[in-house]
Amino acid sequence: MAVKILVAGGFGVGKTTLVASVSEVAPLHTEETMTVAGLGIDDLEGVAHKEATTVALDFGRITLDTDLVLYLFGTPGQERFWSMWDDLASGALGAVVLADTRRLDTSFGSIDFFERRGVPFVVAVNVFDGVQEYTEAEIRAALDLDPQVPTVFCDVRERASCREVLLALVDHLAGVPAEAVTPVP
Ligand SMILES: Nc1nc2c(ncn2[C@@H]2O[C@H](COP(=O)(O)OP(=O)(O)O)[C@@H](O)[C@H]2O)c(=O)[nH]1
Ligand SMILES: [Mg+2]
Repeated sequence: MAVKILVAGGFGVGKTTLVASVSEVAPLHTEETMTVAGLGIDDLEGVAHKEATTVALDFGRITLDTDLVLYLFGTPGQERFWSMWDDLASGALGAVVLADTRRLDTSFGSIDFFERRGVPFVVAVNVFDGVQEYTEAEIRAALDLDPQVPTVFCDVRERASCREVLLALVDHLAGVPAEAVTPVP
C-alpha cells in the first residue's frame, strides 16, 4: 500500500532535512536562494545558518514495511505559499507537523490547517542541538493540542529518529476511526 503523507511546520523547522534523511530515492526539492523580496517576510529569528528557503516542495519515499510505502511531501513553510496547500493535501492520509520550541508559533498554522480538514497528524518536536528546553506537557499546552494527537521528540538529521516519527504517525493512523477523517477532495 502506498500512502501519501505531508510534512509540515514553520519556516526552518527541518522539513527538507527530514525528507532527505529518510528518503530512499534522491529527494527532490526545489530550493530558491532567498531573495531580497523574501527578507523581512521570512522570519529568520532563531534560524542561524539558513541560506536557502524551499519554495516548491520536498518529495521523498520510504518503505516502512514490505507492504507499506510512504510518499512524503514537504509543504512550503511560508504563509505566502498557502494557496498550494489544498492541492498538496489532496489524497493525504496523515501529516507530520514539525515544531521548533524556539519558535512554536510558526507551527500553529499547520496544526490549524490539518485540524480544520480532519487530517490526522502527529507533532514531532525537532530538538535542535540536543537542547530540550521544555517538557512534553509544556509543549502540548503551548500548542493547545487535542489529547489524541501524539507528540514525539526527534532529530531530523538522524534517519532512525525520522523513522520513529513516521512509525508514530502510522500507529496513530491505525487508531483513528474512519468517520473522524474528512477526505480532502
Ligand atoms: N543543529 C541542527 N540543525 C538543524 C536541525 N534540523 C535542521 N537543521 C538545520 O536547520 C536549517 C533548516 O532546516 P530545513 O530542513 O531546511 O528547514 P525547512 O525550512 O523546514 O525545510 C538547515 O540549515 C538544517 O541543516 C537539527 O536538528 N539540528
Ligand atoms: Mg525546506
